[in-house]
Amino acid sequence: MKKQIGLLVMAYGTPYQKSDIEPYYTDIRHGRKPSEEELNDLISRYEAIGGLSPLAGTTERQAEAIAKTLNETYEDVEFKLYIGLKHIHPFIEDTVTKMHEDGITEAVTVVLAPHFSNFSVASYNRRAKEKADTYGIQLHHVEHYYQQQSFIDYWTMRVNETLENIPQEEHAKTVLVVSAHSLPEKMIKESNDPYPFELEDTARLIQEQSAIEHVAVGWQSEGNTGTPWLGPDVQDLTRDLFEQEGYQHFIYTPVGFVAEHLEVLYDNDYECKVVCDEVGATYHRPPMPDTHPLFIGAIVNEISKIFPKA
Ligand code: FEC
Repeated sequence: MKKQIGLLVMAYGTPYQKSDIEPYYTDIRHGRKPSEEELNDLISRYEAIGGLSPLAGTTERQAEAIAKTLNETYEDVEFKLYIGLKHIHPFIEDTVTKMHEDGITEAVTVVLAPHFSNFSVASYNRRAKEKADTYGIQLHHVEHYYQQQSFIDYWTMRVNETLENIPQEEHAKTVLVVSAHSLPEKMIKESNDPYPFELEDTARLIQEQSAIEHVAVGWQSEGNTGTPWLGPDVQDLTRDLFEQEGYQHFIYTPVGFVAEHLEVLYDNDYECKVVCDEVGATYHRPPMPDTHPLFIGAIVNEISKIFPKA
């Protein structure tokens, strides 16, 4: 009989239908309802990417691929999959309750975000642990996986593929913009959070392994709180790099995300492309990891550090 371990895959969540947008946005804002203007602005961004985000389906496919690969890898353990979301149902806490009802007493958690921050990955883990403690479920957390070789291999492959479509003589005028979701600067700096280092490190690893010559690190999708967020913002960075270095090709790799969703389809594919079009440069954005085996393998390898294979 195989030992059963819960596999709690956690992700941001997205509205399933238009009427979910307001409660979803309210949850992101810690219970403060958005003004009509703020709500309409968000609705119009969803409309610009086709009405809703494809994220819900991708999260499910990614979670199923992780569970399938784990269960093919281990002979003595059966990982039972659960999905818990941050801002919409199934909420993390409700999923932990479901695990308890199913008799799970030990589980591993993984967040569909590759870099650790006290304000992102750790906040998912805290919510899961707080609930799990009430049931006596033992949790093991994957904290990050950006440094897994197969994660870097995934992005290296995508960067090299993109370069193959750019004439060789233009490679010297090509820059890779490596980015993640911004966070309020004060929060990150005061707590010595590893998040900015982990993004820099990802950029370094991709540069060392791929054929790209020029690399810049940027931040994207910052909120509107009236306080400074981590920068440079990818749009400003694009303009500055164009003015200072005259780059003709911009390759965007939003490595802090793992799927195509609002922040990539709008903030990169629309907003960054507008700047590229304005300055007369070419916009490139290779596909996101989705269920690519190199990406799924990175998470599975990280989990096998917690549960060594027999
Ligand atoms: O496709 C979709 O429908 C959802 C895409 C989505 C992802 C995502 C990931 C992250 N966020 C992070 C932090 C913040 C902070 C605020 C914030 C606000 C929003 C809003 C939307 C939204 N986020 Fe998000 N985020 C996604 C979507 N996010 C929509 C609200 C409107 C807006 O500002 O654009 C600001 C909260 C506040 O106002 O107090 C902070 C971080 C990530 C990456 C890690 C993760 O996935 O958890 C960090 C995907």
